[in-house]
Amino acid sequence: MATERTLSIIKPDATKRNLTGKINAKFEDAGLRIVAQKRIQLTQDQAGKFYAVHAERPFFGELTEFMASGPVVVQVLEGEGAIAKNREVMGATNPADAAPGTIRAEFAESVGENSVHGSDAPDTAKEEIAFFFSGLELVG
Ligand code: RTP
Ligand code: MG
Repeated sequence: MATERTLSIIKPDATKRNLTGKINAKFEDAGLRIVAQKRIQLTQDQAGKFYAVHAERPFFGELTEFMASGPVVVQVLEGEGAIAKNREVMGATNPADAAPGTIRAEFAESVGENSVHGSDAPDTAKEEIAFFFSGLELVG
């Protein structure tokens, strides 16, 4: 399997509870390397642009309001099959369905406030990394 990069976000529910280090340890323990990382505050408009694919979904307003409700940590994870590996470490969207030991099983508060985001495919990973990072900020 090829070395990949994926975009990860530690969401406001997790930064508020000071869980950045515990979540990063899960990524590193799974063999993912954090090759870029920054803590930022999104506006609701920026969150809407990032999650534009969900614009017609009933939870869109709730989602963008939540993503702008506090700081997020945006990061690029690198490793063998990083996109799938990251989603495995994250667990299912709804923490009630997430496998034991996954980030969402351990930390998520609800299906909306579920602690982390991860890109779902190579094309979206590329777009989402470019949304937050310039090439100069990516240090393999
Ligand atoms: P993400 O994009 O954040 O990595 O999560 P995902 O692929 O597991 O889930 P997705 O279907 O892409 O949904 C994006 C985010 O929207 C919120 N959501 N709320 N209230 C609801 O029913 C609901 N469904 C989804 C979650 O924050 C989810 O991660
Ligand atoms: Mg998604």
